[in-house]
Amino acid sequence: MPAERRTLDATPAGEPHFCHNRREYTPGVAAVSTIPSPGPTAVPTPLSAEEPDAATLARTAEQTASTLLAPAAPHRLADVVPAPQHVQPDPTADWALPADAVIVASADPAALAVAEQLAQLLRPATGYPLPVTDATRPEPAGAIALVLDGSADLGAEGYSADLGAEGYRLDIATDGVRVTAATAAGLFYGVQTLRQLLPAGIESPSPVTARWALPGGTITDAPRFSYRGAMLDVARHFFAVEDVLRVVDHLARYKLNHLHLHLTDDQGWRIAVDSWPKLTTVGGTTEVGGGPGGHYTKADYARIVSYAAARHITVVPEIDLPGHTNSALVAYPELAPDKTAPPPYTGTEVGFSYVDPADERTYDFVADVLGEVAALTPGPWLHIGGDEAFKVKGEVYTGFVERVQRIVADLGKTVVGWHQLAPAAHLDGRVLQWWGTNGEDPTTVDAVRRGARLIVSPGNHAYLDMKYAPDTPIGHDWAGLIDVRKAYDWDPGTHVAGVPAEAVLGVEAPLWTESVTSLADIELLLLPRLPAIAELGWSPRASHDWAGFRDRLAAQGPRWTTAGITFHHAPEIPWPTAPTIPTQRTTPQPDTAKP
Ligand code: TNX
Repeated sequence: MPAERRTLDATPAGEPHFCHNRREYTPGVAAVSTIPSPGPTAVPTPLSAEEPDAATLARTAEQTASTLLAPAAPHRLADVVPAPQHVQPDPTADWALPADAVIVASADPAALAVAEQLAQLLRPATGYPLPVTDATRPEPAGAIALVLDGSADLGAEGYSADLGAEGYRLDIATDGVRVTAATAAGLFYGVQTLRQLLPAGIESPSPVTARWALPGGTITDAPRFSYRGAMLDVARHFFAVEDVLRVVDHLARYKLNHLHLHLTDDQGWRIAVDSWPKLTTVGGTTEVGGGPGGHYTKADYARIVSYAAARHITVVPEIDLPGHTNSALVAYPELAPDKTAPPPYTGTEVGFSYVDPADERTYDFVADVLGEVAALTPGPWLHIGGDEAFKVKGEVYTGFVERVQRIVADLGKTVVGWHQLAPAAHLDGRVLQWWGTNGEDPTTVDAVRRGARLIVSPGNHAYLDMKYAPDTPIGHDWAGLIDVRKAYDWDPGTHVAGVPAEAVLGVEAPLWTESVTSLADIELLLLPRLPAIAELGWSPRASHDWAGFRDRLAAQGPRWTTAGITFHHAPEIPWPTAPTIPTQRTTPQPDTAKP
C-alpha cells in the first residue's frame, strides 16, 4: 500500500482529535488512520496509550467549547470549486442552520428529489432531522428553499444574467437560504455550492458539533461548457458497480455532467450483450495482469445510469472499434480477419487487434451491440472509439467508420469517437474527442470545418492516468508528468489551434486503468486533478487564476479527509495542516442519514 494511503494523523497536543475510522474522540492523541493526513506538512506525534488526566480533559473541553461557541467565521462566499460566475458577498447576512430547519422545495418531483438529496447530505454530520416539504405549505422562517423558476431573470442586483439550463442563483441571508433555478439540474448545482460553503465537518458520516454557518450574499452561476466529463476505463481493470457509483459522487461534487465508460478493450469486454453472450462469458473473464475481470449485467449498467442521472450526470458508453477488440475476437473468432481465435490478452500494448472490416458479419455484430447498448442508454451519445486501429488503414478505416457512424445515427444517437475519426466523412452532429499532446492538428481542424464539434482531453493536461511526479506509485508518463498546475493551466476554448471556441462542446478527463487496480488508486489519480478539469469546464475564463485556485482547492482536502476519500497530497497545494473537524458529539443523536 503506498504511503499516501496509511498515514499518521497528527494533532497538536491538547487539541481534540476526531478519528474517523475508529469513530472515537481522543484528546491530544494521534491515531493511525487509513485516511490521508490533512497535509504534507503535518507533524506526526507519537502514539500514546496513556489516558489523559482530568485537568487535560477539562482544558480540552474548555478550548473546544470556546472554539465552538465563538461565532466561527464562515467560509468566504467565493471559496468554491469550480469558481462561480458571479459572487456578491454580504458580510452582514451570514446564516446559521438551525437544528429545526426545514427544507422547502417547489412542488415538482425533480425539485423535491434535489431537496431530499440536500437533506441526505446534511443529516449525517448535523444529526438534524431536516424534513423536506413542498412549497404549497407556507415557507417557514429559517428554511432552505429550493425554487424552480423558469421565467425569472435570475441575475442578482446589478448583474443580469441568463443562467440557462444548468445555472442557479444562491441567496444567503440572515432569515434563510434560497436556491433558484430553471431546472432541477440548476438546483442540484446550487446545492453542491451550498455544501462547499458549510464547514468541512459537514462531510462527516456521523454527527459532529459545529456552527453550521454560511456566508451571506448572492451567487449567480452557470457553466461555460455544456459537456463536462470524466472517463473511467473499466476494461483494462474491472471495477465493481459500487466503485463506479463513488466516482459518480466525485463528479457530482464538482458539477461535472458526463461519465464516459470505456466498456470494451483488448483485455476485457464489460457489458452484457444478449445477442452475443460470449462477449462477457468469455471476453469478460480477463483483465490486465491476469486478474478475474468481470462485467456489468444489463441491470448493473442500468443502476449506474440511473444513479448518475439522479445526480444530473449522463453516461456515455464506449464500444471501442475497430481496434482494441481482442476480447471480442477471443469470444467470437468469426470476427477476426483470419477467423482464428487469438489468445486472451492481459498485457498493456495497444494497436494489434481489429474486427474484420471486410466481413458483413462484423457489421451485424456492430449493429447488434450498439443497438443493445443504445437501448440501455437514455443519454444522446454513443462513443465508438476509433483510436489506435493501426492495422486498419486509409480508406478501409474511413469506410468502416462511416458505416458505423450511420449505424449510430440510425439508432437515434449522436456519434462520439476519438479524434482519429476525423478523416471520415462528416455526419450530422458528430463529436470528436481530441486527446493529442500538441495543439496543432490540421486533420482535426478540417473535420471541425466540416461540422464536427470537439470534446478536448489533451493527453498532457487532462489525462488522469499520467503520474503527478516521477515517484507517483501508479500511472503512465508517455504524455509527460501532470501535476495540479499542469492540469489546471490551459484553456479548452483555445487549446486546439484553428478550432473556434463555439466548436468546443467541453472538456473531459480520461482515466485509463492499466496500472489502476482499486478504488483508492482511482481516487489517488482523480483527486485533486479532477476539480482542476471541472473548473476549466465550468468557470468563466476570466476567473482563471492559479493562485486563487490553489487556495480554494486546498480547502477541499479536509472535506475529502472527513469523508474518507483518498487523495494525492500534491506539494504545490497549501493543504491546511490541522484538522478542521470539530469534536464528535458526546450525546448520540438520531442518525437520520440512512436513505
Ligand atoms: C492511449 S488515449 C489510449 C489508450 C491507453 C492510453 C494510456 C486513447 C484514445 N487510447 O488505449 O489506455 O493511451 O494512457
